[in-house]
Amino acid sequence: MTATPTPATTAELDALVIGAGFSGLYMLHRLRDLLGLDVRVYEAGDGVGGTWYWNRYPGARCDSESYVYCFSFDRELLQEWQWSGKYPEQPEILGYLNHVADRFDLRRNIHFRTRVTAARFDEASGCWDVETDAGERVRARFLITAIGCLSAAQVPSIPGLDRFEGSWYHTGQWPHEGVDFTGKRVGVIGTGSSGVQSIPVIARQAQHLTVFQRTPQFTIPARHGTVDRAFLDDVKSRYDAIWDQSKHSRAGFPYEVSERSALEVDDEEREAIYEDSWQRGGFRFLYGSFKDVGLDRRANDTASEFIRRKIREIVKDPETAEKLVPTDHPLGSKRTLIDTDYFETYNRANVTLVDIRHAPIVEITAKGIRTEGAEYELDVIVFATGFDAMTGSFLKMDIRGREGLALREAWAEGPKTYLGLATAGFPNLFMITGPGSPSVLSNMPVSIEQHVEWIADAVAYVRERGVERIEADAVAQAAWVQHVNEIANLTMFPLANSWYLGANIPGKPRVFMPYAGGVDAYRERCDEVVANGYEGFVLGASAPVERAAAGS
Ligand code: N01
Repeated sequence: MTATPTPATTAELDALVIGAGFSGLYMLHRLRDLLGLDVRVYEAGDGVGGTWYWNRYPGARCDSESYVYCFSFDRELLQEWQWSGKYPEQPEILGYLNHVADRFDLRRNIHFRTRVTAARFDEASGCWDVETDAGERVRARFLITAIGCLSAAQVPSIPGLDRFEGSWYHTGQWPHEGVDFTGKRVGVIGTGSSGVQSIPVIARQAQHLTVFQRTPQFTIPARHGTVDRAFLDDVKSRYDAIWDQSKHSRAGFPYEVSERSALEVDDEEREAIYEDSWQRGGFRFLYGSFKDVGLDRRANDTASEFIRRKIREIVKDPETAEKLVPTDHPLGSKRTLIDTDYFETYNRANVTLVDIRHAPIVEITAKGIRTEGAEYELDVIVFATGFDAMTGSFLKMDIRGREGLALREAWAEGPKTYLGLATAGFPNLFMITGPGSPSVLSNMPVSIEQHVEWIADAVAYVRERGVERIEADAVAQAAWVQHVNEIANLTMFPLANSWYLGANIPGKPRVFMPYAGGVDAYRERCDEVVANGYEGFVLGASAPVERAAAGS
């Protein structure tokens, strides 16, 4: 049964890729230049870069160190690119991705300013019919989503925004010309990664900054600075080993992971180790201090308590410090943050912290924001309120698989995937960093490269054998979804309301979406699947689609 009529097409491709960030650029290169396929990329922006094209807010930078926040697939590219910051800033990452696009001549296959609106699997041909907002219609054997995990910006529905007489912005859709905060009264809503990065920078420019905080955060100093040249030269001389270590690590970083338990040392030694990690900065605080901070609640309590003490030391006003101390979730259960001068910013005379957990925002007025406690007059509101993560960008598109099955229906109770790479009922559809893969819990370029290479190999495998369809098997998928949940339940992640669980979006099913078992274990499983002849995938015709019970 085919539910939806197939639209007339204007082109037939081997593969259609959605998105031109890290994932889409490498996917295009791999399929076009290594497999010789006819590939097209659709990209909503007018340039490459994905996340780094849209997120141009003040202070935007990555918290993976620059020397591993890049592609590893080309040795010359690794040697020729010069990072300047220890942590790469948004303009530098965007510059890098533009360089990649030029170097591999990728732009000629990318259609910019074009958003995919719908994709339907055509049973008869075994191809995808794809429609865009520019009125283009194409047919492709393979459809590959490279849409990122954090692309669907979320502006909360607070009454009155339309009456606000000032200007407002979302960090994930920042104007390309920038925003001048000089002399302005600015309000920032949200204290996740984007808020914690932008707040210190905005505070330095604005006349006054009011931060509206719902949940206080654990954040670790980045110790950002310019990258040391001798260090970079050394890195370049041993890149193969660095990538090997990263690809077989838990989180995609070349860091030594501590073998010690936080519970097997005395208080003095533990404090000294945390202090050393705090001074060195970055994610090493989590991985390099003790092995069980992310796994054992008692070990975690020692690290959480260390950071609470630091907040009270740094923030001079005790009342403000108490508001900033996180007490309702353990360290690492929400996305761990890396900052530059975040807590110090609250010592500035032009910064006010408003606790909207206890006095929530009631409305936006013509003049500013009114909470249950007071009204704050503002010229600019910055929403650092995050994204409909991991599934939002999929479900904005009308994707329909076999028998007209809508992805929105298949994922009504939360995303269901096999390895985060494919989903049952949707043949020849692959996802890069889809839900159920390590993605956001890892250094993204490492996970992206692994997915792109795995997908390109799968495409080559079926083409060589003349097989027209490859689809995740529903039973293998159910087992993977169960495994993803079991692993998450061994960690701190279920102990907080976070976007990992969809908790930031009203009405979104509460399901832990990324795979927390580690990049290393995940890669092994993906390789095993291939070694066993694409175990868990159906090659060729598939069984009838399983649908959710009516009414669910
Ligand atoms: O978004 P978030 P983000 N009323 O969802 C608050 C990646 N990233 O854009 O915690 C009031 O983390 C919300 O409060 P609460 C990174 O993976 C990476 O900052 O839900 N407040 C929270 O404080 C990151 O995790 C980098 O109680 C509301 C904030 O807004 C992910 O992107 C840089 C609200 C949202 O925090 C998302 O980060 C930037 C409401 N209705 C982003 N709704 C780097 O690499 C939400 N909030 C450094």
